[in-house]
Amino acid sequence: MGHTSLDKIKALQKNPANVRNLCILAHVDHGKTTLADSLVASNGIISSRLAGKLRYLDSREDEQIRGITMKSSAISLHYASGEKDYLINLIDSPGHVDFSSEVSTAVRLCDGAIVIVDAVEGVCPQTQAVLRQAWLENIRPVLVINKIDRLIMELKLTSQEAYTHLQKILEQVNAVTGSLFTSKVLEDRAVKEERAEEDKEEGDIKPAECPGSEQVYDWSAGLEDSDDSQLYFSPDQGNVVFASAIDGWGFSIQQFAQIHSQRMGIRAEVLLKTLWGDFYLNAKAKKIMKGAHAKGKKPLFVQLVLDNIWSLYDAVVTRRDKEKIEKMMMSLGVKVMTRDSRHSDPKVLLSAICSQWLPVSQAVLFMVCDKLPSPLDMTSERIERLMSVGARRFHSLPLQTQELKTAFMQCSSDDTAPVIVFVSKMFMVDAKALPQNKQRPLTQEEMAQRRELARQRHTERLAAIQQTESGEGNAQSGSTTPATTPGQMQGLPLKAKPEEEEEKETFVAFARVYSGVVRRGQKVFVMGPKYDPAQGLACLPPVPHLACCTMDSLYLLMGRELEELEEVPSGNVLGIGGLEECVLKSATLSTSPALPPFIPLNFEATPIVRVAIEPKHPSEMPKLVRGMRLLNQADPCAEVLIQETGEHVLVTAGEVHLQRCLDDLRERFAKIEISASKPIIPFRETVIRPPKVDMVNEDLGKQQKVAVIHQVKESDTLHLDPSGLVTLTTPNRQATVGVRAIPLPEEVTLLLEGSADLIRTLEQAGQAQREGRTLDMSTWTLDALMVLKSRLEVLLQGRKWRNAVDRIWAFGPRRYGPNILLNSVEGYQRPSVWHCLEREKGEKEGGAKAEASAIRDFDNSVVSGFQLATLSGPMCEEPLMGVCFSVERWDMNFPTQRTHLDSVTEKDSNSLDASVSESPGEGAMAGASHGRLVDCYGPFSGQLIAAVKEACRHAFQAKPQRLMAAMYTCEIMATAEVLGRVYGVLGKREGRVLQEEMKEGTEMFIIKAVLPVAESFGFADEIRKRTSGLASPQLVFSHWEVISSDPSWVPTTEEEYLHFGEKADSANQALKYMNGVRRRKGLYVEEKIVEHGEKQRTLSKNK
Ligand SMILES: Nc1nc2c(ncn2[C@@H]2O[C@H](COP(=O)(O)OP(=O)(O)OP(=O)(O)O)[C@@H](O)[C@H]2O)c(=O)[nH]1
Ligand SMILES: [Mg+2]
Repeated sequence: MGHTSLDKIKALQKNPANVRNLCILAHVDHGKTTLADSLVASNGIISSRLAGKLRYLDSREDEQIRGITMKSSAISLHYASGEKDYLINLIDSPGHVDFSSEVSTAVRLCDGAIVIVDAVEGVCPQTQAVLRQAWLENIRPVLVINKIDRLIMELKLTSQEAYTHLQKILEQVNAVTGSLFTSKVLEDRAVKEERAEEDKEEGDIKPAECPGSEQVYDWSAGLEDSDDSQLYFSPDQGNVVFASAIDGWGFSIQQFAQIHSQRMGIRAEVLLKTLWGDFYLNAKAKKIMKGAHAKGKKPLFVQLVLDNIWSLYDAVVTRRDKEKIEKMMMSLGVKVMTRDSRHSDPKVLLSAICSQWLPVSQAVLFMVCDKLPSPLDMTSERIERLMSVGARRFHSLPLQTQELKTAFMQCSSDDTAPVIVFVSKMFMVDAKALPQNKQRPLTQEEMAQRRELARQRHTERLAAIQQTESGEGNAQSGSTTPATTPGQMQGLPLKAKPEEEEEKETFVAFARVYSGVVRRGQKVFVMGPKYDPAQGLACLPPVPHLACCTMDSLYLLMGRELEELEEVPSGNVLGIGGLEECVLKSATLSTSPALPPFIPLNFEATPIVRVAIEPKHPSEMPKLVRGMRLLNQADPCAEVLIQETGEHVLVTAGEVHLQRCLDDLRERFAKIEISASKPIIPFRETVIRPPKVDMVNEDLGKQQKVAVIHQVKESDTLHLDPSGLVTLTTPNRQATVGVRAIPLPEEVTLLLEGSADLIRTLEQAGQAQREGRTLDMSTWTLDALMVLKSRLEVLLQGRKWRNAVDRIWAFGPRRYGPNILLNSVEGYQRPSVWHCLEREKGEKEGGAKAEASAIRDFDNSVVSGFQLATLSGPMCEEPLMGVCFSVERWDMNFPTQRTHLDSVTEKDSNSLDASVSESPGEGAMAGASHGRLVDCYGPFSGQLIAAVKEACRHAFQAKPQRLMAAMYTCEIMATAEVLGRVYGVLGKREGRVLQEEMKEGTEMFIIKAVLPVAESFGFADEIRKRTSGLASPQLVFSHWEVISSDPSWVPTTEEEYLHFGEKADSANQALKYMNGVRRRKGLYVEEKIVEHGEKQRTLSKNK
């Protein structure tokens, strides 16, 4: 097929019914880019001989070198199916976990996805992850089972075995979909019930206002009666293609049904139903019968499909049987060029035959056009989901906003339709690669025009020279300004321009139009993530979180190339230039201020690997800063920050991602030499219950307690009681706080960690309530919060935790972390953090409210102290985790009150609640309360914050402290021969194997293990090296784990001395980690630098 012209694509863009926006998703190395190559070749963009080898969409150099995709890139393809012409906007995505954020950016812009599964490896962790992502974004997937040639050539399976194997893979994939579906049905039912309740409240006005609403309510109630048959992958549904992308073939059973129906005279529909499944051909009766397995017959799929392919491979690759090949080619009606048939590599001939017989691009593109939805088929469910940002519900949005849903549904390209565009990422292009600046072959007219221009210029120049020559005398006597000749003037800008352009790289936005027509130079609003359409519709400009920008240029994304466009109609993927000033990473653009920003992309990867970066030459700092800013904009997942220490820190998802970011910084963004520190490994600090045994498993008895308590030095303001309660008085002696640290049960920590977003919403609601606003939370959020509360109640059982959940004062650090501040002050009443939930239930808090307003300011100081204490712990200034600080005493006495209440004895300190209950209403106390007001913003509040922080730190130190390490999980696939080496590497790096099983039907073992992040650097490389590339793990952050050894431990008993020696530093991993962090942060490290000095000297002498 020839190259599709730009005009053709422009025409195709205008018909959204025949546009398909789709992405290719899979686990790493399952063949996405290779398949994309075949599809690209079908459009004549690359030669079909190179398809599969070129990996055209891997345009970066490092992608080609490493052989993995690192970014998602799009290309528009034309496909003609019968009389219909389709436009396929294809996005290839990376499969490596480190780049899973790129997958999110791709999935958002699509309506469908091709999910690829390697026929040998089957469903892998990333396959599950991408299926989940597709599910979350509500896009429909189709399946390609790739690398079937490996079953023939590598595993040497017979066709019958291969069939069983393929069935298993299909089951695996469907099992993942099934579990996603089940959870969704349950969720839907909850939502439906919520809707039903709302409807009851609001009467029946809604259906008229909200078009398309029937569809929303048309949800099935339960698992039993919801139809999920459409959902699963099944060859007879036409949503599965079997392929070998590298050899260029692929088929769906429709194709074979057609081929054989002609040959055997069986109706195609019958074949379609029976080709996949337990059916066989009864040759005598010429009938298709059920029960192939039971009767030991060859299933139809094996007989009619796989056997053909197997014998082709056998003839061409294994036996190289010329005659047989000739015969087969005849019967298939295939002709190949002689240079292919004579080629020394039989694979060349094979792919030449296959790509004519069963071209993979045809099979895949047909399936895509047939099964995947067009932009017109956006479900209202998906639209509502996109527009319901945060905890808001769709029906609480302003009416004008709700009306925009129609625009989405219609996907109209009328001039009256509002423009809606979503930018999912920004990527950088060389200015040279932009179509405006590219040299292209000139048309005949253009050449004539240029010739004419050149001629004109020449005559002008001649005239000018004559003029200057004649006017030389004037110039000398006249103006002193250096008169440049026109000739020079023309020369100057010409010279200056290319240099400028070379320097410049521009950002192009990766975007999709959901409604309206986007035109070049059009002005649109940019909705910030916090933009609220209600505000936008009500306020006069400037509206918060709303900006305006111009789309300077529009591009058609063609893989490595960009083509310039004048306008892009609704339903298409495009590139937009000129947004770098107003869009950071992603954005929602619209001509209507009623549009809310789309929900944020959901990223699966947590950025965890941090490095500090500095330029080789300090003078280049500004360049580095600029480069890092650009990198931050260009990468969806990387984070760039400046730490308190002044270091510039880059946070990435993993080692490979880090490497790519550093390369980018060096070569594109900063263009300077940089040096990166060793990865900064995050730790957490926590306390545990006193251990019962010592390091050699001997019973400890009481001695540990004594050792711990000595760590806190008492002074006149600080008092520690043996039970661990720390009492601290502020320097001005006006306040005393008593704090105790208690380890939280592990499950509670986990729950808090997992509910961070929810807690943040709770905190925001609390904040809003304190400011007298209300935050409209969806019933779903409220329910989730109630569930969180009740789960905490269940987990926090026992005498120590009585009523603890209601007494929670705050979470920290940053107000949503996994630590709790508990109010155990006797007689001090404050609204609980769950207060905003109670409002919904209609409970009255009259008295408490008045009180709360009076003491709020000091209350805040305590919370701030707690936040500071949890943000950095005493061991190595890392955040705390899983610690509960119970405030058991809080006394205040104010100087103002003391003067007023002289009669009260000095010792008898006023508790705060006493002063609060006195202050309102009493005229005489006005002065006092005024004094307090001044105080609470003055130095006293600072002292209180510091006191609370110190008290928390000391309370923390009074308990046995431990470090917590971040852990990765990894799944390693390895053959039996290299298994031992994999274990060796894991053992050396303190990894722990969780599970080991053999993959069915293969010789591969799958090992699941956890590995501390601190030990993970170079792990993947080491595994690869030690196993000669046979095993390659992918590391995903999973959880935090307490390191069991005590960093401050020193041997105390005889046995321990014997076991660990005097220094005991060889065994103490925790101490090593802690000292490492302390050294990095420039904190004091208690270490002997030279030990046994004499011995060292003799040693060096002897050498
Ligand atoms: N045997 C065989 N190898 C294949 C097939 N398809 C792809 N490969 C090989 O698998 C490797 C990975 O292919 P890619 O297309 O780069 O895989 P990918 O899914 O794009 O990988 P990432 O983008 O890094 O996730 C390459 O070495 C291909 O040659 C196939 O059908 N059969
Ligand atoms: Mg790839």
